[in-house]
Amino acid sequence: AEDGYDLWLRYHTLPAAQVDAYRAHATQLIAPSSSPTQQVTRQELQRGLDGLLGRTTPLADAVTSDGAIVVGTAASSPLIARLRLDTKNLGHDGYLIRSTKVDGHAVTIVVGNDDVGALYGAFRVLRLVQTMQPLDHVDVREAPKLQLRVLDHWDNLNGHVERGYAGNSLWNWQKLPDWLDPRYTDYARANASIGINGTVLNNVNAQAAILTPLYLEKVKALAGVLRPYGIRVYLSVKFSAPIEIGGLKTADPLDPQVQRWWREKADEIYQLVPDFGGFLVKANSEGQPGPQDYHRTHADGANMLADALAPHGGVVMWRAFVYSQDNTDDRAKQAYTEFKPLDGKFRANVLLQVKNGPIDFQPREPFNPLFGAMPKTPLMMEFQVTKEYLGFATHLVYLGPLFEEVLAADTMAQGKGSTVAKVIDGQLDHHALTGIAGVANIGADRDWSGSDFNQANWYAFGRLAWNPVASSRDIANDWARMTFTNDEAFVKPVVDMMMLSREAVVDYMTPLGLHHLMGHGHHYGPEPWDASGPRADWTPVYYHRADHDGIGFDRSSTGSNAVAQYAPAVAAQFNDASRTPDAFLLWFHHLPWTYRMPSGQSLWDALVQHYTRGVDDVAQMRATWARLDGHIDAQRYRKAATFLAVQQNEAQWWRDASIVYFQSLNGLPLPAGYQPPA
Ligand code: GCW
Repeated sequence: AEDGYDLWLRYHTLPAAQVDAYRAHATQLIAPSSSPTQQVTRQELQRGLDGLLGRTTPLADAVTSDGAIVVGTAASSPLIARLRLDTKNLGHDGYLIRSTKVDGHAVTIVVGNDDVGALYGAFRVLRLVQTMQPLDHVDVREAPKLQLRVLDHWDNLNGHVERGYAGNSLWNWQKLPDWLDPRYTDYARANASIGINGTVLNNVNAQAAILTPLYLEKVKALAGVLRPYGIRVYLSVKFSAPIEIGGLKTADPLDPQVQRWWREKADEIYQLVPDFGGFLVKANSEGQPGPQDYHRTHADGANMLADALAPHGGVVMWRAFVYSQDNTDDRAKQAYTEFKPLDGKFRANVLLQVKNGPIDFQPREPFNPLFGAMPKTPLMMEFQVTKEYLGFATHLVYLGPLFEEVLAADTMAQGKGSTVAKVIDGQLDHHALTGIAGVANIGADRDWSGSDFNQANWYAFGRLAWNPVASSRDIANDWARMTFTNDEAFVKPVVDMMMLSREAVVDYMTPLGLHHLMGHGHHYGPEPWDASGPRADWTPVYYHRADHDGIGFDRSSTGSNAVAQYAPAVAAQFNDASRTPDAFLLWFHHLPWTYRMPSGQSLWDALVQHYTRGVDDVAQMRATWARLDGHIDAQRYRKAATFLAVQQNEAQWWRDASIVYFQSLNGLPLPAGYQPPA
């Protein structure tokens, strides 16, 4: 059934008109199988080629015909060793794919420095076939730009996924370690196909229990399934674990007993999982325990864990998402305020994991001012792949452009061209340890992600983790071809629709730099009027600050001065409303409703127009999809069609609720020609 389970690894036979050309490039498969990674590489190629070409590709030990595919490393394949290829700059995980001659025959070689590189190369060959790229003169050389490419699962041990909209957790803790659901293997295949090499199994709002022997046996079992695919396991740890499960009286990071407890815990974990990746930590944030409970710094806490992991080669990913004080000032400033002074104070195996923006995974935020501001600390990007603030499972929002926009943002930290991508890939400040994390949108739903289009966000995250300067449009193009069809009449409009979808959600939810106007707690649907949260900084009115005269959060030098956290050139720009891009206007400025926009419109008219454009864009997306009925299977077609109808209704709900509310404050007439809410 076309229920989306296959993701982008959908190896359906190519159209009859093209299949012969590809069969000629896969007459034999020569691939070693002496290690587990080599075995899964060979299996994947067999499975993929068999499906795509509609016939079995014979395995061979030597090249005896034109069109052989030869896979491996210099160590695993004597054939490849003989070619004496220059693979130095492939590093770990990189690969090259090339059309060449072996023993007088035309072949395609797929070569890595290590087994995982060859596995990634094998997936790339399959992608070439899936997207119907020519195999005549292939010359691909790829190495990942980031070292740690990690999914963060916010999965609780009881199966609930925090901010998950795709069913329960994939991990069946009750049946582990004995029962290894085959789905774990498919999860590993999907991730390896896009180069993801790490997974944090449990929620950052962690339970100490994950570190008990009972659970560590289960973790070991999962690590065993993922290992052949080059994926390491990490765990979120609770800072108070030494008290909760260790029987200690304190979790003070400077207490020798506490330090010893973590060292022994790390030793115990590495006994079970020798390639364990390390710890992810949310501390002193939203009520979680942390070093500040003992008047210690974040660095004290991170370094204590780093010292426990260092002998085994593990890392600490310490999160910068903190705002535990009561924010009468400006929540957007807190992470920078707390962490910037700690630059240079962390151990070498600590990465600081920073959300893309200074608030919280909004449809649009300016880049987090920590990027570029902590040159002595490796900063790891944290994106959210699950759509907590973007309509949950049903709204079609392709996040590639959001990720791309943030990665391309110029911090100006060392002059022009100091992009966020160059901060996190280590270029700017010469860090060898680099990484990126995406909060997963994966659950036990048959389609994994709550909708077929949400799979594109998982896919795009992986591709951008591999290459943070890749084009989100190219990625969408590959994804649509692999997931649905190569039919141009389908691919082009679908990619256009995906590319439009992110701006659409910004427009119908929070245009012109507005943010966090979603309903309290659940974060679904508009509640800009809500002023009732338990904390000021959890209520929409805190963020939009609208009244009779104007709207927006003044973060300029006349307000919270959050702009001063950016490099001087960026700060100067954001500090001046006339130089602030429209997209961030109300993020940085409180302006009268009558403010003249560069377009000549009043702010109020422009705001209404953006809301309306958002709804219109969704209507257009829906119309596009309606024209594509018949190009793909009915099951997936209908699901997306239904979800787009939901999205159109809810875009309208967002627009109408927001406009009516703001109008109740400003009393202004609706712009001429505007269709009032029904
Ligand atoms: O955005 C908020 C979410 C919380 C989440 C927190 C975080 C895991 O609403 O559900 O907790 O961010 O990132 O720690």
